[in-house]
Amino acid sequence: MEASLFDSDEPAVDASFGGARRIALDDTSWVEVVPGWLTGADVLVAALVRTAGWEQRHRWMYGRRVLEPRLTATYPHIEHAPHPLLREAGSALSEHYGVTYDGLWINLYRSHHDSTGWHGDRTSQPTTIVPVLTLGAQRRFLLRPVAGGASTVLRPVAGDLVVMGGRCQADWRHAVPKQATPAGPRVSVNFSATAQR
Ligand SMILES: O=C(O)CCC(=O)C(=O)O
Repeated sequence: MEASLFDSDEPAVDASFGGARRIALDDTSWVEVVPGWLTGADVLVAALVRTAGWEQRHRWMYGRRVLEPRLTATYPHIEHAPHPLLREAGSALSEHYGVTYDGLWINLYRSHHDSTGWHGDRTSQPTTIVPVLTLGAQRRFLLRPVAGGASTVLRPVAGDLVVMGGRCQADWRHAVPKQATPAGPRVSVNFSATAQR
């Protein structure tokens, strides 16, 4: 049978951001979820696991140098991203959110033992828009207010976009915790903007 253009498994993003759902965390912070923003996530995750420039980073904790429980690949210039779809995704995000996403970093959580602890991304601006694309296994993505209070729990699956906005990096912390339930690899693609750094 003749192959149709529409049967392609090539990854693509939904530039209309249809299905976006915004949650007000408080009066000045929000998080938006766009389920299934990317199609063809399996093809993209396989390519990234194979070709990204993964590094093992360290962190100082209580005076001890410890390995970060995940791998990271950083691309300060999005034109050097390891897959062309990531440049297309950056352009779609820039157009939609009015922020020029000109870099990215990619995290690989090899299993349910890998994680990232509570943190806010370091930014130069009090309000920011920080998009995170999930590929691979489903993990919990938690947000909690710096001032204390209940956590908001998201469970993004492959292809889902989570966007933190407003004062989220200043007034809230986010984390991807370890879990007891076995999980395969998860990759997150985090888009960055020089104007926000
Ligand atoms: O992996 C994620 O979903 C979030 C990653 C993150 O917060 C970070 O790398 O700063």
